[in-house]
Amino acid sequence: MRLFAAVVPPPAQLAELADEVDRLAHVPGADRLRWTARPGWHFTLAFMGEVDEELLPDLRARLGRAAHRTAPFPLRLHGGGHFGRAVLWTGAAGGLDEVRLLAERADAAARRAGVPMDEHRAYHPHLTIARSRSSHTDLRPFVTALTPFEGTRWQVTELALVRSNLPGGGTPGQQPRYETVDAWPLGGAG
Ligand code: 2AM
Repeated sequence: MRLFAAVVPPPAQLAELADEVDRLAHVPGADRLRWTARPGWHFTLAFMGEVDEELLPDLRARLGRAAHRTAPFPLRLHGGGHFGRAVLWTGAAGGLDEVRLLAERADAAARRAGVPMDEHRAYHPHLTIARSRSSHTDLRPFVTALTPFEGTRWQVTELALVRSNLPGGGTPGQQPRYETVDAWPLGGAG
């Protein structure tokens, strides 16, 4: 199954983001973007891709230990950015060092469990809110509109393992469905 480790913001913070994204619909060109499905909003920590079933018990144990070793930390949704002309995202502020550490630990847990992981790229916490349908869309006006956005801070207390179910049927524009298959409390979180 296709898996990734993630931090999922709580419902109140996701509702704030939903209000913000509603406002972006008024930015010219918004209809040319494919907005991500709100129930699936997350910060990816480590993307694993297809994982053999037989690796799952060790992977779960190692992710649980990675969570246990990491203390809870504060985070808030913050501003926005883009990757080229393809991806529009909102970022994070607050415990950035801590979220990077948790991402490194999730990545190491997956590698040690035998999951072939991509080469390390600089980890950039982001929550994808839209993807461009064409290479002609300038995402900068959306980033500018997102700049003042500051979400309410929350305490990250959980590391989630999320399954990505890719859409079948080949209908254009269909989105993956995300399903949290397991979650572990961060150390001291209870
Ligand atoms: P993205 O939002 O920037 O596309 C599920 O696909 C999650 O894993 C998404 O948040 C996606 O990031 C992230 N991801 C990271 N690397 C990926 C890869 N090589 N292929 C697909 N998704 C990846």
